[in-house]
Amino acid sequence: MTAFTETTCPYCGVGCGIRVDQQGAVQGDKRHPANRGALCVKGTALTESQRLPSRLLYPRIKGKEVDWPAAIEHIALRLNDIIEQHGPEAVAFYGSGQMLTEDYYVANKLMKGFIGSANIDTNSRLCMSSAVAAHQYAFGEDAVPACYDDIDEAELVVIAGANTAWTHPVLFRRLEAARAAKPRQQWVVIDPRATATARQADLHLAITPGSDLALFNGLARYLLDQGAIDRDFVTRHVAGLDELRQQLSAPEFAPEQVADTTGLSLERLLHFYRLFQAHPQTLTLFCMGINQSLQGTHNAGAIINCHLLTGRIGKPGAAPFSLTGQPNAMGGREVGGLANQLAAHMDFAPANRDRVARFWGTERLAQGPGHKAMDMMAALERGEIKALWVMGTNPAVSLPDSARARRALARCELLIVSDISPATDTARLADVLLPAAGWGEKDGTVTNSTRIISRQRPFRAAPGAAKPDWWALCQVARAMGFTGAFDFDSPAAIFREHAALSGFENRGERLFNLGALGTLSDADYDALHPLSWPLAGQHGGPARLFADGRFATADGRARLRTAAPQAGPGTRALLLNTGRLRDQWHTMSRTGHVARLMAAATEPRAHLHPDTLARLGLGQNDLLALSNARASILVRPVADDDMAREQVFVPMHWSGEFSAGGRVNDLTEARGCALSGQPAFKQSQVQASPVRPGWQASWIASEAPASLPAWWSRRPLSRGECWSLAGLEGSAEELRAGLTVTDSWLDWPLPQGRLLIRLTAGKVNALLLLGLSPWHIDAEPLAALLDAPLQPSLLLTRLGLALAGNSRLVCSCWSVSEAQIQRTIEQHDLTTLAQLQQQLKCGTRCGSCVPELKQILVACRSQTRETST
Ligand SMILES: Nc1nc2c(c(=O)[nH]1)N[C@H]1C(S)=C(S)[C@@H](COP(=O)(O)OP(=O)(O)OC[C@H]3O[C@@H](n4cnc5c(=O)[nH]c(N)nc54)[C@H](O)[C@@H]3O)O[C@H]1N2
Ligand SMILES: Nc1nc2c(c(=O)[nH]1)N[C@H]1C(S)=C(S)[C@@H](COP(=O)(O)OP(=O)(O)OC[C@H]3O[C@@H](n4cnc5c(=O)[nH]c(N)nc54)[C@H](O)[C@@H]3O)O[C@H]1N2
Ligand code: SF4
Ligand SMILES: [Mo]
Repeated sequence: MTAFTETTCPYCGVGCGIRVDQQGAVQGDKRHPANRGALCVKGTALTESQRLPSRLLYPRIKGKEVDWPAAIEHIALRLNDIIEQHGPEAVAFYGSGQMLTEDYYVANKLMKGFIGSANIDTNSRLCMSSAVAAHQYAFGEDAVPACYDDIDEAELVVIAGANTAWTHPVLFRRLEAARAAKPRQQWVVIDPRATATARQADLHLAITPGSDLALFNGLARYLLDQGAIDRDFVTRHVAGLDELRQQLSAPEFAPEQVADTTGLSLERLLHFYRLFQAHPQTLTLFCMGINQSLQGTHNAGAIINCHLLTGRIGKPGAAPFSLTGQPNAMGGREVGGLANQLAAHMDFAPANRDRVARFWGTERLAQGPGHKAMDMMAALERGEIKALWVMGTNPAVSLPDSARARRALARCELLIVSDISPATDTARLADVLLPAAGWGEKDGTVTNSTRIISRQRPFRAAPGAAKPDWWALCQVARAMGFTGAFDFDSPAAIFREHAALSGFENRGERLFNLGALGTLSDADYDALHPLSWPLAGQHGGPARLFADGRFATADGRARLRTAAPQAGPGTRALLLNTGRLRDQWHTMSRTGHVARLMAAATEPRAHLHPDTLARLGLGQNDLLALSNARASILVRPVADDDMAREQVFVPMHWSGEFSAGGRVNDLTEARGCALSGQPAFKQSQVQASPVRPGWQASWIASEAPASLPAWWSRRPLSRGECWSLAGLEGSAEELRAGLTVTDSWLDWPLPQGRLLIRLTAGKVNALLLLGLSPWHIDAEPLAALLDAPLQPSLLLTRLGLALAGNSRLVCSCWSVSEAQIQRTIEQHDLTTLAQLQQQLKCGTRCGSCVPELKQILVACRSQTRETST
C-alpha cells in the first residue's frame, strides 16, 4: 500500500497533481504532466485551507438542522409541486467549474433529461463562455488545441488579458523555465495594467481597456497586407478568407487607426505586429481580459483568426491557447453543463436531441437552450423561476450587479444551496442548505486547460453528514420519481456513463470521445493516471489537436470569424477593472481564513495611479467611495504605479463575510458579450470620491467587536483576527462605549493614538488600537499577546513592530515582507535573485512571488543608480 494519496489541486485550471501523505501534508506530484512536482502558494496552503472556521455539517431547512431523508423529501416534494404548477421552466440549476465531472454529469442529466428544462448554467458562463463560443464557431467544436509542451517549443508567447504570474503560477513557472532554456523566446503581454506578468515581458502593450478587438483585427489586416499568411494552409483548411479580407480593408483596421484606438504608439504597435509576423512558433495565451468583455467572443475569435491565417495551429509551439480558470471548467464543458449545450459536446440539433433522449431513456428531454446565468437572475427577478439549486458557487458575490442578484436570490421561493460552508453570502439566503463533501473527501475527475483528465481522490472522511454532490443530486432525482436513471452507486459508475455517452453513435463527428473508457472497471477508475483526449493521442506523444489540419466542422475546414468593428469606450469617467490577487481564491470562501494567504493584501483596496490619487485629493488616512447608478462601495485606496491614470483596479474577492462595502460586483453591470452571455467584468464606469472617516481603529481578538461601525473588514492573524474599523462620523468613543464595560481595560497612550487592552482572568483577550489608520499598522506582531498574561517587555517590542508599519507580505510561504526584502538588498548590496533567495529564502518554495522579487530587485537597483549619480 502506498503511503500517499494522489489527487489534483482544487483551485486553478493548471490542474496540478498533488500527493498527500497520511498526515494530510501536501506536495507536488513529480509524475503529473501538468506540474511535474511544482505547486503555487494556494496549492501549498491546502492543508490550512481545509481547516474551515465554520463547516456545514448537516442539512438545514430554514436554518433548522434536519437529517438527509427529511431534506431530500422536502426538496423533491417542493420541486415536483412547482413543476406541476408552473412547468419545468420554473426550475433552474446554477453550478460551478469547481464541481467534479461526475457531479456535473448528474446535474445536467437531471435538469435537461428528466426535469426537462435547460435552465442549467454555471459560473463558467462568467469565465469561459466567450472562448467556448469562439472555439465552436472556428473549429466546429469547443476544444483547446494546445498542450503544455507547446510552451517549451514556442519562440513567441503572447499573453493577452491574463495575469498568469498570479493566476496560473505553475504554468508561469514553466514559461519562465522555457525562456531560460531558450533565450530566443520572447514574450508580449497585453494588459492595461503593468502586472507582475507584464513586468516580465519583452514587450508590454498597455492598451486602452476593451480595445483588444481592434488590436487583433489590425494584426490580421497587417498580416494580409504584408502577404504574411500561410496561403497553402488557408487554401486547404480554412474558410472565409475573402469575406474577412474585405472587411479588414476598412480604414479602422489600418495600423494608424488601430494605434489610435488602442492608445499605443504606432511604433510599439508595429513592433508587435512584426514580432508576430516573424515567428511561426507563436503561442497566444488568453484569459479574462479577453473573455470578460462586451465583445468577448469577437476578441477570442480575432485571436484565433490570426492563428488560422498563419497556419499556427496544431503544430509544436503554435496555437491559440484559452486558459481555463477553475479546476474543472473544462470538465463542465465536456459534460455540457452550459444552458446552450445539451450534453457531451452536442447542441440541441434534432439529431442530437434524439440521440441523447435514446441514450438516457427519457421522453422529457429539454427542447432547446435555457437561460444563461445573467438571464437566469433576470427570470428569478421577474418571478418566472421559482426554484433554484446553487452548487459550488457564490453568486451573491460573484455575479455582476450583485446587490440586485442578492435581491433576486432572496425572493426565490425555493433556494437550495449545496456548499461546504454555511457562512457565505449565498448560503445565508438559502431556504435549504445541503452539506457537501469537500476537496480531500470527495472522489471523481476533473479536466484541466489542456484536456488532461485527472482524478481527485479522497484521503479523509467527510465530517458530520456531509455528502458528495453527485449523491445529493441522485437522491433528489430518485425521490422525484426518476428511478432507474439515477441509480448510480459510485462516481466510477457515473464516469462510465459519461464516457459512454460521448462515444455513443460517435463515428468521429465529435472530437470529445471517451467511449473507450465506458467500460472501465472500478479498480481501473481508481487507479486512473492522468490522461488527455483525444484518447488516441495517448500513445503518440502530446495531445495536440488539429495536427492534420482537419477541424470538427461539417466540411473539415476551420472558419474565420468576420471582423466586427471595435465598440467605442462609452462615456469617460474612471474605468473600473476587476480581477484576482495572487493569494486569494474567488470569494475567499477557501482562502480568507488562512492568515498567510491574507497577509499580502489585508483589506479591500482600490489600486490607482499616484497622480489620480492626488487629483482626487485623497488624504493619507482617507477611504475611497466608488459609485455608479447601481451602488456605492467603500475601499482603501492605494497608490500603484502599475495603473494607468484613468483606471482603478479592485480585486473581486471581498464578500459580505469579510467586509462591509468591499463587494466590487455591486458596481459591475449585468451586461456582457451578446454572443456568449459572458459579463463584461473588466470595464465599468464609476465615480470616485474621498471619504474622511471620523475615526479608525483596529480590533484584535478572537471574536468580533460587540458592535460594528459603517465600514469594517476582517482578516485572520496567526492567532485571532484583526478587524479594521472606521466610523464615518463621530468619534471612537462610541465604539468603546459599545464594548463590554465589565472587563478591565488598560489604557496605553501612544504618540498618535491609544492602545486599549482588555484583560480577562489575568489574560489579554482583546486589543483596540485607536486613532491610527489600520492601514499603517501591522497587526500580526500583536497576535502574540493574545491569550497570555500581559508582559510589558513583550508588549513594547510587539507594539514597536506593529507601529513600524504595514509592509506588504511578498513571500507568503516564508513570510517575507517587501520592507525586509528592500532592506536586505540594500544592506548586502544584492544584485541577483539567487543571492536574495539565499539570504531570506523568499521565493524558494512555491515560487509564486519570484516575478515580484525580480521586480523589487530591479526597482532597488535603479534607485541605487539614481542616488549614486
Ligand atoms: N490567485 C488566483 N488565481 C486564480 C483564481 C483566483 O481567484 N485567484 N481564479 C481562477 C479563475 S476561475 C480564472 S477565470 C482565472 C483568471 O485569470 P486571469 O484572467 O489571468 O485573471 P484576472 O485578474 O481576472 O484578469 C486578467 C487581466 O486582465 C486584465 N484586463 C482588464 N481589462 C482588459 C482589457 O480590456 N484587455 C486586456 N488585454 N486585458 C485586460 C486585467 O488588468 C488583469 O490583469 O484565474 C484562475 N486562477
Ligand atoms: N468582478 C468580477 N467578478 C467575477 C470575476 C471577475 O474577474 N471580476 N470572475 C468571474 C469568474 S471567472 C468566476 S470563475 C467566478 C468565481 O466565483 P464563484 O463561482 O462564486 O467562486 P467561489 O467563491 O470559489 O465559490 C465556490 C463556492 O463553492 C463552495 N465549495 C467548495 N467546495 C465545494 C464542494 O465540494 N461542493 C460544493 N457544493 N460547494 C463547494 C465554496 O465554499 C464557495 O462558496 O467569479 C466571477 N466573478
Ligand atoms: S497553479 Fe496553484 S492553484 Fe493552480 S492548480 Fe497548480 S497548485 Fe493549484
Ligand atoms: Mo473563472
